[in-house]
Amino acid sequence: MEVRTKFDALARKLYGRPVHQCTSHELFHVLLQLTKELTDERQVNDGKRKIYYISAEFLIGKLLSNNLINLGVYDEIEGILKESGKSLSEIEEEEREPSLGNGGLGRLAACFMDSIATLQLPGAGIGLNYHYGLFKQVFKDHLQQAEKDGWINDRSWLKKTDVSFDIEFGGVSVKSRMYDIDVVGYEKGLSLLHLFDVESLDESLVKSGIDFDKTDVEKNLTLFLYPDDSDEAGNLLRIYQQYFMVSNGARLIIKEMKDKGYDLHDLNEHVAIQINDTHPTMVIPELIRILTQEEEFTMDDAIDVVSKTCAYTNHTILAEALEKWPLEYLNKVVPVLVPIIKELANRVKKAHKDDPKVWIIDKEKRVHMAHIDIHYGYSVNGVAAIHTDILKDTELNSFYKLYPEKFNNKTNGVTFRRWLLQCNRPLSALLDRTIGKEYRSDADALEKLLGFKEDAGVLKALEDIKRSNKEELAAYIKKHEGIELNTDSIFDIQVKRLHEYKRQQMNALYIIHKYLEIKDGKKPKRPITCIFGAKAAPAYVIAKDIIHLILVLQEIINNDPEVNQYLKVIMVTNYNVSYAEKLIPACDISEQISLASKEASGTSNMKFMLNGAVTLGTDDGANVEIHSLVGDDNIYIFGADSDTVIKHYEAADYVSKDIYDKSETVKEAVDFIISPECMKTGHKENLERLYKELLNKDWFMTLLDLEAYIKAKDRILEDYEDREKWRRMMLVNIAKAGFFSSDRTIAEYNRDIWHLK
Ligand code: 26Q
Repeated sequence: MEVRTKFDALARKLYGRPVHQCTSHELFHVLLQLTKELTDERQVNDGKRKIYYISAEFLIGKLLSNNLINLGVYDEIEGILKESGKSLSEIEEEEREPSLGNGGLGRLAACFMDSIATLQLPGAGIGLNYHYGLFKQVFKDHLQQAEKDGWINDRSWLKKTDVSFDIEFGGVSVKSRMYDIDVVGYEKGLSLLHLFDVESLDESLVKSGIDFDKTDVEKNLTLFLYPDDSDEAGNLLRIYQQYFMVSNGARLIIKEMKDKGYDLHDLNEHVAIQINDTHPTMVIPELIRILTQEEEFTMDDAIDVVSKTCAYTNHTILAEALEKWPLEYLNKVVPVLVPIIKELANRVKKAHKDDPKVWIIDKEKRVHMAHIDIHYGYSVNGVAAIHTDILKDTELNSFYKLYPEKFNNKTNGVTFRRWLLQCNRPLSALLDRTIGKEYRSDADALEKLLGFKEDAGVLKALEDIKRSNKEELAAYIKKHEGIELNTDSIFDIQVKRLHEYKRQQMNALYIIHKYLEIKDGKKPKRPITCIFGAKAAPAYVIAKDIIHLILVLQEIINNDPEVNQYLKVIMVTNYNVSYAEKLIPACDISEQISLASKEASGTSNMKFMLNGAVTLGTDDGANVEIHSLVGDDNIYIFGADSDTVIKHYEAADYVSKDIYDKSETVKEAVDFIISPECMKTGHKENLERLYKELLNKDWFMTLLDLEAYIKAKDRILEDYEDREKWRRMMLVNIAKAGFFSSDRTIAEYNRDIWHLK
């Protein structure tokens, strides 16, 4: 049956009316059904060897448009809706975004699922079905507040399966239920994302905000996703969640092995397990436990086969973010795993008596989860070239010396289906017309665009698209935030989790510097719009103070008639995947300003580049690779390099106060935080705390790079006026973005780690 006929038939079946008489609310339901039916025509590839990507987060975003594109029916549906006087974007507003991730790591897992499906690799995702996901951010009195963000209703993509396991914790047992979400590959391919839930969950435990009764795990286990938050890292519930996820995962894997008639001794021939950061690490002892206790394996055999099955990806070099669980916590939550973990730890200790750095259990009886992965997995990878080098040379150097062959790099990537075809249809249409459609499934073909570097028509079209994307964003922001933006201004955007190492505070100090200059009569040639989007973990005090400062600056600057025609500041509310899809295509300057050595990779840097923004960044994470691809002329790199930064940490010789005392520019900007203007609008407590932090600690060396940042930013603003040059920079950035397709990343994982086909 034709898509048009199916669409209409479904509308009549569900609502007794043809498409043009249905409301947007009804049409979302109809399209959800239609998509599910079209998806059912595809088959999951169940090859002889399968990858299970286990991750505590899958930040999948809304799925309707994405699935329509990947099914190849988007244009047709859009056309039918247009004839009926409806728009797909209105219908999209009916869909709720599942916030099943914090940020980069979770979004990466979602991009990887898209690529696994598209490349038709046998593979599935395993994770948790959080009912409220991450919190919803609102601003009150210039402060972040957290609210619950339910996304599950009778119109979600979840499919209930009949898979269920009994999961035993110390003292409690719960019944699990597996739900599936279809992951539709581009043009072909289908994979499944398995999300486990507890049958006995009680949503009514959640009262106001995001507080809930923490006593009964069987009632609260999958209510919330834990925020990326070093302060609360010891929370027991997080360990319950992790064990629940991996125990279900292990049982599912074993069940599938048995269903296919495979011998469990051949586990590593049929299965690869990718452990996404240390959150799923307990899958290693859990598999060993099941094999030895339920399948009559000897300990040696179980350890051997599991170690050949599991591979680990590291996403961070911040020591405080590496998970270390007190043994007593594990004893309480998963007493059955403790003897296995001790056995694994003893073997390591025996083999490396004089090297406590590589021990699994340290002297304080904390279990280093990453150490389990490295000793008892067959691959360890970082997520960008510089990140992997730092792991090998410093952070994990003792392990690298032991197992050089395990270490490898897999530079992150993003799916071009969502981050180009879906979010920037005008640009993908221009590319189709200019270089053909090949780039859609072979990202390297984007390089053909370089042949149009001197083509005035193409360059002009790029500029026009950017302009209309800015207009669309401005309209959206006007509607949702009530703030008017000038689309003739430069859109300078920093969107990512709020963390000191990402240095949103440095961007804020630049804004103060500009504000003071304008007040002083030095007006910029063109107005600048500084846009932020960021959630702070609720327990991360300084991160919330930085949000406070930005909101205070927003209030002061946007309401000052002397300044607001030249400078505007806006922090959008509840930054999430859907917001990113609107912000990224409208961006001129992509802010990637982490302290060198601290951002493992970053992935928004790739999305911005792909959409024709120019990077202003430090030599950190994947910026380094962007830099070498586009060359010095098409990127703005500033600040201390990673070697310098690492040396400062080693020598403990960084004193921010010295920089403050020496530089009038730095001093003026920092002092403004506690100026009467700020104090009048904001809160003394938050502003003073942030001021003192910068002056006395500044652990992520904001002041070290501030002057270089101001210079680089003023240079990029100046260059923006050379429109010819800027258009060419846009073109080169788009043309060189092919390397950052997650199809390339996944092909590399497959080639070097998974060996699936
Ligand atoms: C740990 C313990 C307790 C509670 C929460 C956590 C936790 C949760 C989430 C720790 C870390 C995360 C997320 C980390 C993350 O998103 N890392 C980012 O991964 C991206 C994909 O590789 C990289 O591009 C980013 O550079 C990296 O910061």
